[in-house]
Amino acid sequence: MNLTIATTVFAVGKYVRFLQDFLETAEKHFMVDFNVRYYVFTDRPDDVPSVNLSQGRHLSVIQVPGSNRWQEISARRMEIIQTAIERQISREADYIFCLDVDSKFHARWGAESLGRLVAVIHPWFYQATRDLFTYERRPASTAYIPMDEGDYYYAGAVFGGSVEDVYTLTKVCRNQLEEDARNSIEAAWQEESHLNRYLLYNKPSKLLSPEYQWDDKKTKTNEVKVIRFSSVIKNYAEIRPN
Ligand code: 5GW
Ligand code: MN
Repeated sequence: MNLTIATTVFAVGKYVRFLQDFLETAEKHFMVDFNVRYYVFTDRPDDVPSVNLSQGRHLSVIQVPGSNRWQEISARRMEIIQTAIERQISREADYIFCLDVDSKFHARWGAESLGRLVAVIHPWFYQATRDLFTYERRPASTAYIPMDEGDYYYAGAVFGGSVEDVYTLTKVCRNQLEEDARNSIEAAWQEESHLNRYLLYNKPSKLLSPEYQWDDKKTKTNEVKVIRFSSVIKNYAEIRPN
């Protein structure tokens, strides 16, 4: 079908150091034999490593402002993706995945992951009952989810789908993040809370298992057969601004 898959990844400040492993392992495992376009959002374009990309795969660097306060950028991530979809990605890709950069691929991530709206069950919550989900519980936030609602607790580090559906997701989450900011309220897990709220009322058409967003801090369990993508263990003192 000659599809193109966009991948957005933020590498602001010291997080540029994760790009090499992220990109090298993506070349081995992520959407092999598809057209892939990486969109790297960074304040340090000169520090983006040059990784050999296979045929049909491209990388664009998009400059974003740096900040000592990550919260300032974090709150704008949905807006930045929304704008990039409008300006560039909608013309260049069919599907999109928005991923955390502090991660590596370990095994095949292929066409089985495609769908109109795609989310992953958070690796720390797939066995938890609903009352333990860390949704935003204050009605004053636009990310609010009442105790008797919610299907799954979704990971904020991976979401995707058709470019059109993800565009709507980023637009809605952006507006809700901005409304919360105007009301001086920050959801418990920021974007992850807003993503969970969005996906409660806009059900994903495809739900991926925690194989697609494992956490290296968690020992592998029997239910998980193949770890495909995982968050690496990071030294917070070393990589985070203040
Ligand atoms: C995040 C938290 C505190 C301070 C800084 C950051 C940070 C995140 C940053 O300085 N630069 C950056 O590019 N990020 C992006 O946000 C990365 O793509 C990162 O993977 C993503 C989410 O932040 P993480 O991975 O630190 O959050 P957790 O909850 O996955 O640990
Ligand atoms: Mn992460």
